[in-house]
Amino acid sequence: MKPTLMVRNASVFKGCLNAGQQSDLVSELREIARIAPPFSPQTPYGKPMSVKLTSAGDFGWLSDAHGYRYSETHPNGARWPEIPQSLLSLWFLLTGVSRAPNSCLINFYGEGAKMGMHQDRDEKCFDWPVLSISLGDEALFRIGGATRSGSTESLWLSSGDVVVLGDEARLAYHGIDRIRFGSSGLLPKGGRVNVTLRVVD
Ligand code: MD3
Ligand code: FE
Repeated sequence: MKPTLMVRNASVFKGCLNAGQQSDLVSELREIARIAPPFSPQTPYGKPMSVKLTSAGDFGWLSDAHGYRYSETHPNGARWPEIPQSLLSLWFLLTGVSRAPNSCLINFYGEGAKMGMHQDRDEKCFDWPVLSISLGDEALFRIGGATRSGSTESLWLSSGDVVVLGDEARLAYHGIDRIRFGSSGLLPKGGRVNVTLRVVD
């Protein structure tokens, strides 16, 4: 599959998942959230993130007294649920890499939620790409370069869009400035869900 467009070396696949695939994926994510309830991690400043998150796979991302890290268990002590097969297939189709992801992070954005500019650097090796799927309300995504100070570009992501961040884009600063709450009918209560697949170690 060919990307619709490239932004700062990120490959953007607009409308990659159709409506049926999106609602099937939402059902699978609901099941994951039932087993591994979403939580709001504390930032190092002691303020909770506005986004709620949970994970599937061998490793999930969290923050606690040890800082930001990947953990084999949910804060409640249980192992994370398995990554759905449909997501593994999408990963191999779009990334072309040989290794399966071992972490699936699911971010939940309610009204007013956002994610500040950051780099993803908690993984052991940056040679593997990150794949991101947007579901639900539209989000204003911002991506820059490998330093915090450089210029940035913004792009609205819609439900069903997929972004692959590899090579030059892998260490790019990025964030979500805002969502258009209620812009999509996919989730009955509104909001946005972002799924990222990663090889974390
Ligand atoms: C660029 N999530 O979970 S997805 C994250 O929409 C995260 O929830 C945002 O940033 C979200 O860490 C943005 C797009 C994305 C994901 C990973 C990246 C962009 C990236 C990794 C490296 C560079
Ligand atoms: Fe990120």
